[in-house]
Amino acid sequence: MAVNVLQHSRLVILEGLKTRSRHFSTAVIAQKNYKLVVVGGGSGGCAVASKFVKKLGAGNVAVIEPCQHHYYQPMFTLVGGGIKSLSDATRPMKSVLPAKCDWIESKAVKFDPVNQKVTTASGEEVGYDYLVVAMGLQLNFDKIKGLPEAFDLDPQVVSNYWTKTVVNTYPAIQRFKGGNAIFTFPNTPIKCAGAPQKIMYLAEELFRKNNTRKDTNVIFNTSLGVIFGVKKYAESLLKVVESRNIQVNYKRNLVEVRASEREAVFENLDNPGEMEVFKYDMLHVTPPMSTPDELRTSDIVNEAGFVDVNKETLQHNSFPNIFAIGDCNSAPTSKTAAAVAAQCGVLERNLSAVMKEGKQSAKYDGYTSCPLITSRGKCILAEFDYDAQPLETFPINQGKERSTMYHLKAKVMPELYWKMLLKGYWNGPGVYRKLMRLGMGSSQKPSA
Ligand code: FAD
Ligand code: UQ1
Repeated sequence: MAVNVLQHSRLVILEGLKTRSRHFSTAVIAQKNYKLVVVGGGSGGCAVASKFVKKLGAGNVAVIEPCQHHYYQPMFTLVGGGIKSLSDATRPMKSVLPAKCDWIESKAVKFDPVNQKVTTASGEEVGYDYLVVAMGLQLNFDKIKGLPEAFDLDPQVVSNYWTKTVVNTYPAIQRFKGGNAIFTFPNTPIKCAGAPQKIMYLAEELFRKNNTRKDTNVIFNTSLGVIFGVKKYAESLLKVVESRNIQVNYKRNLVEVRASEREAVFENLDNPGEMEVFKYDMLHVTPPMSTPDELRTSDIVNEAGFVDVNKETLQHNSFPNIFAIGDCNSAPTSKTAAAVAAQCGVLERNLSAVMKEGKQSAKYDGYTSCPLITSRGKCILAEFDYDAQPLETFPINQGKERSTMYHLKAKVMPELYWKMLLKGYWNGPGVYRKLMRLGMGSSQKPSA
């Protein structure tokens, strides 16, 4: 029987060696072992694999990732707004994963932290000395009654969050002839908490351009009690919604879509059980999210289903050889690629220290950023920390809508992402922030 032995992996025959003949009577399970296994080849997984393959060398790092494509998700807002195409945001996975890593093209389905191995959907056992979990978030559209069907039945029901539906957003905006345009925010942690309203601002601008605005109610139904979690930016956004006559309804959680009647049903979270029915003529849904099922049901997560890490070191609280980065970890910050960048530098230093049996010295301060696009050409660049305090890079008031920040978001960030972050060279703007603020007597808190 031919067993495919990868050049750099050690092959362990765990069972089935009952005979010296070339025919085994029971199955042979091959286990590959690596110094470092990274689960997930998204923003965090690519960045971490790039950093560590440089240190550990070819054959010592594997990435488990089932998808053939990598998406630059921050561009989805611009795709939905008709400014970019989905192909601008897409690269073949093979082109972004570091060439010297072994790519295991399968899903991780089982975690065994005690025996230091991960099982894949194709039945492979992958052993590790160190594990980095970077599996992102799963979109739970099916948690909203009628929504999966509504995507098929009604072209005016869209979502920027999914590759299959983001391409429908701009056509729906252009088809819209007036009535209620409703934008939702779910009752779970989500990635990029600003994205549900960014697309609303781009749509509202297009409704004005298309002369449908006067016949339109633009409605933001959010599960939250505030428009944004940081006071400074919330104040700016409240001025934006007021000046553009956008209705904001707080504590409203989408629970059902009735596509045939064009009705969206929201639960009033202030009065659980009380439902409100809104007629819609366009509905942009941000779905409830969770960590992927295979991770959520494992032994390495906390009660909420996120990988249970120390919020400063990013090391697992029970298994010291496990770290987690990005949307799937328990660090209580707003989940963004910008957060991934800042976490990446901290994880690199701390995991390297653990590998050398040294002391971990880097601390993550919760840095995250949300470029809040308010129109084609204007953006409020929110940057903040664990305490929801602004942690701004530039020595100007970032609470204002600015064209420079739009340019940064639309032109500079994609380059920074593909050429720097994914290749392991971008640890967030912390260093630049300190340089820019040298001697400026900033009142902002210093950070790691
Ligand atoms: P991801 O990049 O999502 O990667 C997770 C990877 O894990 C995926 O490749 C997936 O296939 C893989 N995976 C899943 N399950 C398994 C499994 N069982 N086994 C193996 N692999 C698995 N961030 C910003 O900083 N700025 C923005 O302006 C911004 N805007 C956004 C707008 C939208 C509409 C969206 C959707 C996101 C936006 N983000 C933004 C958020 C940003 O994209 C994410 O926070 C970031 O990609 C998180 O990186 P990650 O590595 O944690 O997860
Ligand atoms: C960032 O570092 C980053 O990751 C590459 C993003 O994701 C695309 C961002 O949106 C932002 C705003 C940052 C922060 C970078 C600067 C220069 C402020």
